[in-house]
Amino acid sequence: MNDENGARRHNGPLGEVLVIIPTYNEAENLTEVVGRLRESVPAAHVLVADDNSPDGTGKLADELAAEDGHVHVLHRQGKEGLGAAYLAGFEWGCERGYDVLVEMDADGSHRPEELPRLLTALRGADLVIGSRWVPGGRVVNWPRSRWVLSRGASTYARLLLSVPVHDVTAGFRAFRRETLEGIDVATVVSQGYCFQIDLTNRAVQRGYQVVEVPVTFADRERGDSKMNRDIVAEAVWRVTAWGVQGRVRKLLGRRHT
Ligand SMILES: Nc1nc2c(ncn2[C@@H]2O[C@H](COP(=O)(O)OP(=O)(O)O)[C@@H](O)[C@H]2O)c(=O)[nH]1
Ligand SMILES: [Mg+2]
Repeated sequence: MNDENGARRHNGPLGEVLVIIPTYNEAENLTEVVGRLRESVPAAHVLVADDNSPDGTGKLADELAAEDGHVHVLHRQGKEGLGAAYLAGFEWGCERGYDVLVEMDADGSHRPEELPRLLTALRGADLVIGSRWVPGGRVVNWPRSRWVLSRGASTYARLLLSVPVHDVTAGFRAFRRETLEGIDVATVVSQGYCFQIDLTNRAVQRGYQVVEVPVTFADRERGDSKMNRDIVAEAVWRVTAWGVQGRVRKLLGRRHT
């Protein structure tokens, strides 16, 4: 079914699922998260997209892949950010014909046990976001500063971009392949967490059905966060630029009518 924007509304079976896990220094977490994922959704395949982590995460991923035909590894040359790792993972999965591409962190913040609920919701949607900021969603053990940053980023993006999504930066998501193709994902240049805002915005603007499912997000227990000032700055300037562009376009459009 096509709506007025040309986006397809889906309903029905999902097909083959690929869960992409970007990693940078996650050797302490990877084995557990992959094990839990394999138990939770046994039919799904897993792609670890590692940026040549100095702590040997890539080698560990190779060992997991050698033991389990559902686990695959994409070795990248160096740290290029979350966005680039996901883009490479999407390309890998789309080329191989996976029907559903899932984003999930390696540090346990996204609970693999909640993935079945996301996939069920995707039967009637084009993109499902595991949301901290809808009723039933929760955040556990997060420092106050991160809480403020995340809520602030979502509110700012909602207001500037008019995107009716409560958790715009969420990194636990399931896309139908057609959605990624329809939003021209290969042209995305956002590198850090802004990548998630970019994808949400594109999906909403192009008329795809975006559904938020409440999840519990717990702070990592092991390893270090890769969040830094540059990542926040990138999100602020890009969202501001998109917001201004959108308003100017609307204004010009109105003048012509
Ligand atoms: N491949 C790759 N993965 C990354 C990069 N930056 C972060 N990640 C991974 O992305 C996920 C989320 O990052 P994390 O540091 O937990 O961010 P936080 O939860 O927002 O503090 C984790 O699995 C990280 O290992 C990167 O530059 N390259
Ligand atoms: Mg994390």
